[in-house]
Amino acid sequence: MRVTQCVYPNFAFILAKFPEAISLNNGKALTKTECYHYIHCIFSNGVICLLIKAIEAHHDPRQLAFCSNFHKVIIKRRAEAKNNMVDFEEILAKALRQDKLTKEEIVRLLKTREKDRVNSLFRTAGELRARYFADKVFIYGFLYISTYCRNNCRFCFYRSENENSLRYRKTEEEVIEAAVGLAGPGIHLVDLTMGEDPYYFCGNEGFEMLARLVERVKETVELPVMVSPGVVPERVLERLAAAGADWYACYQETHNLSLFKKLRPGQNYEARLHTKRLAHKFGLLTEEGVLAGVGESPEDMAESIIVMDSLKADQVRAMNFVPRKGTPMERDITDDPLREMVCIAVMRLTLPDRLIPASLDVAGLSGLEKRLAAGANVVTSLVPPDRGLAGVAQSYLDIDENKRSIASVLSVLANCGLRAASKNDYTTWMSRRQKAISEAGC
Ligand code: SAM
Ligand code: MD0
Ligand code: SF4
Repeated sequence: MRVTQCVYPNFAFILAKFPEAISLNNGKALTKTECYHYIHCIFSNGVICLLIKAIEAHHDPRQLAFCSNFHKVIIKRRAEAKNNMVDFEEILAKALRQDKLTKEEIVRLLKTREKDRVNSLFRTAGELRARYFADKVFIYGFLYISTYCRNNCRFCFYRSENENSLRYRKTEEEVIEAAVGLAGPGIHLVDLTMGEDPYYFCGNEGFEMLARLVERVKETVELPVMVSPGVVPERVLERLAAAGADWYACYQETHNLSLFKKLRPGQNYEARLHTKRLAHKFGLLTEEGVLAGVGESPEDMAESIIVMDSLKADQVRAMNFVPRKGTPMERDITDDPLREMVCIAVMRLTLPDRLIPASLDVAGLSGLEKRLAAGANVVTSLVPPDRGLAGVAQSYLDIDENKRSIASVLSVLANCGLRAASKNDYTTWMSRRQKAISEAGC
């Protein structure tokens, strides 16, 4: 029997997948007709199954030899795929037992893209989230109090060299009013974020203004406060803690030193990392974060997760890089929309008891459900509308439409079978964590 109809349309793709097969044909590339005659591909579950029907009917010895060798390659590939599947399930089971994953295992998980496996990964992440947090999610308000910055991070819209960036510095009163507007029922924390604004970064006087602002926000809203001021001197960190800050957020973006230097030119990797260790010393909880899609490899991402662990970071995040106008990376393509979700899930498997944000700042409200489904347990970047306040990765998205609001978030949570935690749940979690950090002496 001769195969007359063989319907795989994209044979070039098959050839790309099977370079061995081509070389088995005495180094001679197959013609399209030969391919159609010999190969009928069916892709299922990411395992490539090949039916080489009717091959035996060919009497050309060269073709037969090729077919039989090709068949061996296929069998080998199938066996490998099967083993990989076993490994993958074993890694998930290991994570559920909370045995520490190796770097290779983390890399394996980070490479997951096949649909069924992604679903298993997310299911496992959801199970681990439920083990520590039940169906309760924390919700953070976000105030970008000044977008002036002395730094020139390549990815950031607010880098000093971006003349077309949105620049503002809110006054103390404006910040207080916005914080009051934000801090309604359902909000667990207010995050005060800024560029390294020379107005505040100008010696003691500037930092003192910042500390007083933190004090006033804390007194007024009576909620935990996170500060994200960039890298500040040790004494300033101590002062911010004394002023009532509960959290210090500062993201490395990557733990690959050469990539760091490219992303944050002129900045000191070690100093940035060390500030987070100091923050723990002063009783602040810390957040570490990475960017996804800035040229990092899965190995780099795995390394970042390992560093997050070694830092004992209390909150850990990954955000897809959003190309911003007027920056050197404005045309860098972010081609893998699953990357952030997979990172969130893998962080949950590796650091199951930590807080992991689903930020509204990357894909807005419509991206929230996916991030929660991947195992996040904090919704961040709620921004009050009509106050001229910006987001970071997305300056305007969903803000004046009032979609970065508590009502919108609560309705998404309900769709996901989740709910907002109580204020008490959050402060209890924080106290427990602060106690553990101070006992660990780090
Ligand atoms: N200036 C302070 C600093 O850099 O630490 C505080 C601002 S911090 C909250 C800004 C963070 O937002 C960066 O560390 C980065 O992780 C994220 N970010 C900035 N621009 C982004 C972009 N274009 N896409 C995704 N994330 C971005
Ligand atoms: C967010 N836009 O939560 C904020 C920001 C800074 N601590 C956080 C990146 O997504
Ligand atoms: Fe400045 Fe922070 Fe933007 Fe870097 S990421 S340019 S430090 S605001």
